[in-house]
Amino acid sequence: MALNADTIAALAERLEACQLEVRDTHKITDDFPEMDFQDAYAVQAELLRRKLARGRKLAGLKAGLTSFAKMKQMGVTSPVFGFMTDDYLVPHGGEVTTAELIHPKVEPEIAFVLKKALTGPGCHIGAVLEATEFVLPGIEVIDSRYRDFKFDLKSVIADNTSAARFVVGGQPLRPSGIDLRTVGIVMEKNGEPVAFGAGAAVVGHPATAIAMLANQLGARGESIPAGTLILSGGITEAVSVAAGDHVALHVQGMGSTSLRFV
Ligand code: OOG
Ligand code: MG
Repeated sequence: MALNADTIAALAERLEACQLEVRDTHKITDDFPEMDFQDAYAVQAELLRRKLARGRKLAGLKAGLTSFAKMKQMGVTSPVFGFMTDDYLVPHGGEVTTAELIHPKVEPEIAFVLKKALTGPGCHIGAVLEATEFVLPGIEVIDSRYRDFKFDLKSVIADNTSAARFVVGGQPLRPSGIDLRTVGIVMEKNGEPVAFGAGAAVVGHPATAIAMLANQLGARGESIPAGTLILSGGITEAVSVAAGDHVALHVQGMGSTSLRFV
């Protein structure tokens, strides 16, 4: 680690203030170019600690930048991991208040819900599928706290991987009967298809993204508990949204979920 505890706390406070006050900031590596990945995850952990101290509950985990489309869109080269708290959860078909967000975008994702804990290192697709109760459609709303969504990997990790809101719904499916690589998705904005893809866009197989998360937590001596909901990462580039937009995600064999921006 290159940063001390006071700096990490101050960075978490700065990023959270941006989120709560709906304003952007320059990326934190501009101020602390020496920071490393451990520092970045320490800022994220401090953000979570602050939210839990205010009574928020952990609602799920997420992998991000797991597809080449997303990596290319954001100009980075490897996945990142973050968390969602209960206040990020939008009910199936529910509303997102756009005035609470800086510059929201939506991403089509496949959500996993675990029936067993997952522990790395050494976690692989097989272990993930065996530990998964079901998969279902999920739309993630991301809202980078950085100006114009411009960041590097360390900055976006510290900013909890732009997490802001999410909805899951549709028809949960056991992962055993389906090939998640060839599962097709269509995301519509205001009834127009705006993004198409298949599960394989996410590191070859969405379960691999979950295994990567288990392995990264395993390196810190943590595991993913049974019952955890995990978003496996955007299958396509993220799509900008504004008040008045309705977004629906259809996933082959898993029905649909949707939300509305007001
Ligand atoms: C970072 C978060 C990316 C995903 O699914 O790829 C992400 C960002 O693009 O702002 O959640
Ligand atoms: Mg995402």
